[in-house]
Amino acid sequence: MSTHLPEATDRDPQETREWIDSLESVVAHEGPERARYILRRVMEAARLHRVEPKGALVSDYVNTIPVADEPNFPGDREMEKRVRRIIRWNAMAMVQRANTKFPGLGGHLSSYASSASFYEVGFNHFFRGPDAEGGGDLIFYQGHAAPGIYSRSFLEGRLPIEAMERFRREAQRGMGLSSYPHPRLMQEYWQFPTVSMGIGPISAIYQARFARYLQNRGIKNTDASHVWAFLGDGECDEPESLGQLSIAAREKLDNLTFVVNCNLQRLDGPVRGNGKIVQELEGIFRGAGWDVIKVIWGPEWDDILARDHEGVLRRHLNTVVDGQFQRFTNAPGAEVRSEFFGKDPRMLEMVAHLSDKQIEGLRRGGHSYRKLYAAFQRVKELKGQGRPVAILAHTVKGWTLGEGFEGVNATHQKKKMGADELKAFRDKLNLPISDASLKDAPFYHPGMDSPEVEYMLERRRQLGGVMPTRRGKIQVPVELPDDTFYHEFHSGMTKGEASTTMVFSRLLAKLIRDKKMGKRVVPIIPDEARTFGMDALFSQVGIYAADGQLYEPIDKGKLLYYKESKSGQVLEEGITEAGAMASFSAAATSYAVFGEPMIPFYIFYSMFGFQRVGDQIWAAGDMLSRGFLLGATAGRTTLNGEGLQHEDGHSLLNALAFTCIKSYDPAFAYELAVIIQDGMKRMYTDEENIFYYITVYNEDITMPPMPGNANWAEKWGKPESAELLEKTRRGILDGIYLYQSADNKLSHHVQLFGSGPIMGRVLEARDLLAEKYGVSADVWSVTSYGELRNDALECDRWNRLHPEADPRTPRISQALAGVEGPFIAASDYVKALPDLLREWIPGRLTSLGTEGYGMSDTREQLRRHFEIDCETITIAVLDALRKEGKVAASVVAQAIKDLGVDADKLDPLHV
Ligand SMILES: Cc1ncc(C[n+]2csc(CCOP(=O)(O)OP(=O)(O)O)c2C)c(N)n1
Ligand SMILES: [Mg+2]
Repeated sequence: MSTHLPEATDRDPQETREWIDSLESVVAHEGPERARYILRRVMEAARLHRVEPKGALVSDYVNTIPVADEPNFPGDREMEKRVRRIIRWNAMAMVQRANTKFPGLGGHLSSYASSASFYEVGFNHFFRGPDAEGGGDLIFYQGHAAPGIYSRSFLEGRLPIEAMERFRREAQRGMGLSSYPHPRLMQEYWQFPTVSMGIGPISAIYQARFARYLQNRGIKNTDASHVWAFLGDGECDEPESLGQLSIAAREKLDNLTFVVNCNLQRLDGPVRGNGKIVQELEGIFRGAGWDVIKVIWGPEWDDILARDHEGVLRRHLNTVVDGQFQRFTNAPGAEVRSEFFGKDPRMLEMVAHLSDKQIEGLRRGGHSYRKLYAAFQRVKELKGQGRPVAILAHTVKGWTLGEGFEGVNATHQKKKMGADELKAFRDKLNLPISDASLKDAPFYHPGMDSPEVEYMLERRRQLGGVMPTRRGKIQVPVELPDDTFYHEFHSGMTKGEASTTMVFSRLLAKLIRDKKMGKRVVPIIPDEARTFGMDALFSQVGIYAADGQLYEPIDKGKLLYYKESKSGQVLEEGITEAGAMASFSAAATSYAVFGEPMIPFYIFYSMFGFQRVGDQIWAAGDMLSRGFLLGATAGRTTLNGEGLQHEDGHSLLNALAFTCIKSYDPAFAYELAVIIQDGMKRMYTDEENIFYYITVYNEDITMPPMPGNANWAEKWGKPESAELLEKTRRGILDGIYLYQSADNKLSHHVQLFGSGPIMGRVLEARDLLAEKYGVSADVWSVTSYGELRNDALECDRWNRLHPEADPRTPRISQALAGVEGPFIAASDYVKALPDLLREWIPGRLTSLGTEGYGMSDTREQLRRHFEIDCETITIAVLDALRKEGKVAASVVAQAIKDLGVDADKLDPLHV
């Protein structure tokens, strides 16, 4: 995409010159606007004749802002340089000291070294703090630049020296500094986790969009707060980094700026050794509709470039590849003169007045405070134009750290400086650190009353307070609906059928209609509303669209039409689980980021959750998200026709690894309602830092009433029981409760566990066992193996560490106290889930489930295949009784035959 045109290919230089002269004359006499106008008209003509230039999106490899347009720098240049130098030193010292004392702790020196000036320009002049009018800016710091951010807080007096000494040593809570930005570990400090490459950028886009959503829906005026995302050029290789750029342009997010640290290196070596990452990124950003400001060269180049009347130098800059530029970072001036400028005598002439030393000192733009200030200021001026902006700043990785670091391929991994390097660094920064103490790389603080610290604090006062700052307490109480709101879901159905997905959809619609909290609900759907039967929401509350609806929808006039609206509530994300997940995180952290608690319900194909965007879900946990994830069309066999890639039977197992997630697999409407009601209370009233994963299915069943309530009493001819109702509620939340006990015990008695739609098959098996095999059963609904396990682990641990205290009893043990096995558990998820409880089950446990790849067929066939249908559950029960010596092997064998199960059928594990 280079704009380079070799001079040698010019067939008629004279003619070319005339064209250029005309243009230059227009610029000189009629101004740039007129020149732009003419060029646009010429381009129109060029397009008409199909001769438009290729790669027109990319400008020359020079600064976007001409020298003449650079604003005056308003700060105290010298003072800011001193501040910057102290921060640079301490950022190095914290990594150096940590690794000297505790080899292997790690950390990074070179990334902050290359980006220090970005942050300092921002902190001293642009980043609006949390107390700024209209709310503070939201900043995504490049993860491994964290030492620089800590060092600034140290100077500001926010972090004591003891904390600086505990970089990457956090196990002793309260003091340590996390390796990277982790809100979960430093809850009053970091706001956004960024170090998993790509997650910062995509989150920033959706964060900026969510700010607009809050604004357009009249929830909060977020106009003043700006989102800044700092990322690496290597990080741009991640699909998440660039994959959603177009949405930022489409939504006109001029409240968003990416600052890409283009040090031309990633971890192992050059980002684009044979190409030009800045140019590549410029084309991508511009193509996606962003404004791009390139900050390529420092002020030392201004004069040289001014001498480039014929464009020879520019053309050369456009062609030299990054690998070569990287080499020049370390090369002596004489070599740069001969190998770089020496390519053309006219270029040599341009630098003839410079000494070799001066040539060596030609800085990259990203290290020039003046150039960066101009770029940031331009961002401010561009606000209101409706376009996000990317600043692409050319830097050197390891800048100022000395020859062993600057631009070398191994720089990313270097955690320590040698004695000579420390000395050189100290000298370069001109800091009063004695030779004797140098070897310890001591922290340096000039004192809270030093001019440097007073200056920087004053700057922050002017800009609205110190950063990073996270305020995680809910400031606006959320008024949640009371019990009566949920009664209809507890009552069951006397006729007709519904799926848990339909029940969820009804509950969600009802929550949205709630006068008090309804506006805080954020339904998020990635192009699957119709699949989940939720399309009614479109016309009911509208799809959020910053532009409103600029067309007449094809289904206008129908009851359920596709309504887009500026105040629409539904985030209809299109086919991007990654984007939808980023929206979820933004909504789920709104209580802390914007001080407005929002309640996201993100519903997706359960298969495309944990395994597709698991890392983003992990980051959502880090961010202390609060909200609901709904894995829809769940179940390996319940979603039957879609086959191998859609049928999920393991997301609940994945969910277990995320300890801040409460995962549930409800079978009935009332279970779902109880879980959501309690979840909202825990997250939005009790302020627990948890969020939920709930599977919902598309199998229709007649929803039963909740044990203990009036309809249940009527159905079963039993007394209504508030006590049983409460016991059931508690059990649902704990993870298990007795759904139906056997009226009469037969010759053998067993315990059956059922979850999700497989509960229906368990109930069928219970009836068959009683009818044909003289086996009675109690049936338990297991809503969460994960919750039960975590509780049991917690009790066991406590008991181990408090051997003399009264032992705590896990909830699973409380529920099953005095209950005799065998126990047979079946669900539409993997056997590994019930297996997790084996240790606490007071008898033999047989786990049935869906290990193996799914396939398409009828539900009946799939359930036979995975051995979780009525007949195969029945066989498993008989086999458990055989193992207990209660029935003969021949009984099981006969049952296999009678029930028509092929004993030699394929093992689903091996599909
Ligand atoms: C998803 C992910 N993969 C790999 C890494 C490991 N990693 C950390 S930093 C880094 C290189 C970063 O290069 P760049 O983005 O150019 O940042 P720089 O340090 O050069 O500014 C890598 C590969 C990571 N943090 N996240
Ligand atoms: Mg890099």
